[in-house]
Amino acid sequence: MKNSDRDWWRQAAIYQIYPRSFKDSNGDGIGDLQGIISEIDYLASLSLDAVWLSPFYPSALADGGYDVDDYRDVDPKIGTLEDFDEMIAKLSAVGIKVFVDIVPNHSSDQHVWFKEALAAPEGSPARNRYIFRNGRGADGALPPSDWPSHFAPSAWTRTTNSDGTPGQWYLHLFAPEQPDFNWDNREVQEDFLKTLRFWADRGVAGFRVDVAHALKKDLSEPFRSYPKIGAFENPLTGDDVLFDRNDVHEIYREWNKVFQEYDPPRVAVAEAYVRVERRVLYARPDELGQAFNFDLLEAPYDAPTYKKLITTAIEFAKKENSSSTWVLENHDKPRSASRFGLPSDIDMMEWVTSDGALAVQDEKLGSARANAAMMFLLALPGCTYIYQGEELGLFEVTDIPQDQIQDPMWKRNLFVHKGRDGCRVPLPWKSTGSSFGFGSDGSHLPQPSWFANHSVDVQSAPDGTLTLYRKALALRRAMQTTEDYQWVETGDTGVLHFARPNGWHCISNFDGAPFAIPQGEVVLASAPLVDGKLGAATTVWIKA
Ligand code: TEU
Ligand code: CA
Repeated sequence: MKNSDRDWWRQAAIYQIYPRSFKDSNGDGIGDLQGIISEIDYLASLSLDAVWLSPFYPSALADGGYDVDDYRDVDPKIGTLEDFDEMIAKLSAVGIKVFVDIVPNHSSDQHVWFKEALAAPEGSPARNRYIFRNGRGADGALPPSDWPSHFAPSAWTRTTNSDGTPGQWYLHLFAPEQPDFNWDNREVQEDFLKTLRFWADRGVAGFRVDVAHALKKDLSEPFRSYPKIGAFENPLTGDDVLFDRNDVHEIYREWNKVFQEYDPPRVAVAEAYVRVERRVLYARPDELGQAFNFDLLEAPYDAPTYKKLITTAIEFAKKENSSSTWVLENHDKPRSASRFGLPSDIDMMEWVTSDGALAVQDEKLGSARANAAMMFLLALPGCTYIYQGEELGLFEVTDIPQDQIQDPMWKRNLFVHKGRDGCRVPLPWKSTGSSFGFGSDGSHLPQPSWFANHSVDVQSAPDGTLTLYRKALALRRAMQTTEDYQWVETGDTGVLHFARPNGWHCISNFDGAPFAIPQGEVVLASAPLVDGKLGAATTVWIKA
């Protein structure tokens, strides 16, 4: 499929840039748009179809930029709208499209609307853009409901009136600095349509939609009890209190009409932490088109599990006329090379919080499995997302000193979990020098000394992970002529094999005995073969 096709995204390779940690052009320790522009050759060397930029909008960074002050501007710490236009033009010249991140569930508390709401009286139109309610109990001292936030204990924070007396409470499913919008309000709905058009007019190809399943809540009173957040445990009825409600889809059907105003039509990908049956509803052709498949983010490295999750994901996506997506890493989860190098019963959040002391990671095994899993997913039909640094084989950084942690999870969950900074550490570009070539003067999160071995220059060696990614990404396009794939029996429960069009085969030995591979040209292997056989934690691509 060619990039110009309207279906270009169905089997694309999309690279996630976390802008503050990609590359710093002016030595302030913060990655920026000019930094991205300076590495266009690097991005082009990965044979990508698109990059997705995590938020780069003006933000006080209470949640790494997922607290947006202004949806239609660039944070001055990161660049300007002119830089953005330059970036799009230069990426487009090398055939790379751009996705931006839309954060519709909540703004930041620095957004002009929220400031207006705080200054406005109870029941005012300004307050009605958010979710303000009176508290329960004597003097309204108790939160309006028992709803929890992802980060803070309660999803409600009480405001203070201008005369200093305690006021109403507002809802925030995330940090208190991230007040939730009222999506029943037409003004809110229209403002997001304006934001979509603003970026689409500037040439963005698509949108990643943050917590797409959370926008609509059951706000009928008395509020229903909802004491615990457990995304995958959501009932599948579409009538949950806070998540994955049926009426949320009305929003995306309206967005889709905006996407269709453009040529090629814009597309989007839903971040919806829900089970596959419900996830694919967000990906319907008259909604967002795609939804992140997070099933493998937490799955054990195990052949039967992979086979089952992959088969189901493809089947369900097909049912809704979408294609599946594949994700091994993102900015919210510990790096896969660490995860795969630890016993599968380790709670990764606990492990990070223990500074890695809870269990010692087997680096060799973790890296081998991460590379094998990546090659396995890249060969499947569907769209693969790669998170910056994944191609360098980065491990999770577990030793960030507590006083330098930026993730609101740490402060807001009362120092229970250190959170997600360990996969957000600025990239190492060189094995030496200040901040390993990230910038000229330090990095906003501390880089460990072992980053030297995972720098772009070191990993560009013939046996480097980066070299493997480059080769795999360049080759995979030849397999993606159709979306057909076919499982082939291997006779070993630890080994998976599927066939793709034009004689391509992908075989992965998860933890089986050395496996005799079928006849054909070995085009690429994630690790050297052992006596001509496929060893454990190795994937091979064969052209019959
Ligand atoms: O994440 C949504 C979300 O549900 C996360 O809190 C997730 O459960 C957690 O990170 C798992 O470790 C999105 C963004 O990806 C995340 O970075 C933001 O913090 C969050 O929304 C709020 O905008
Ligand atoms: Ca900078």
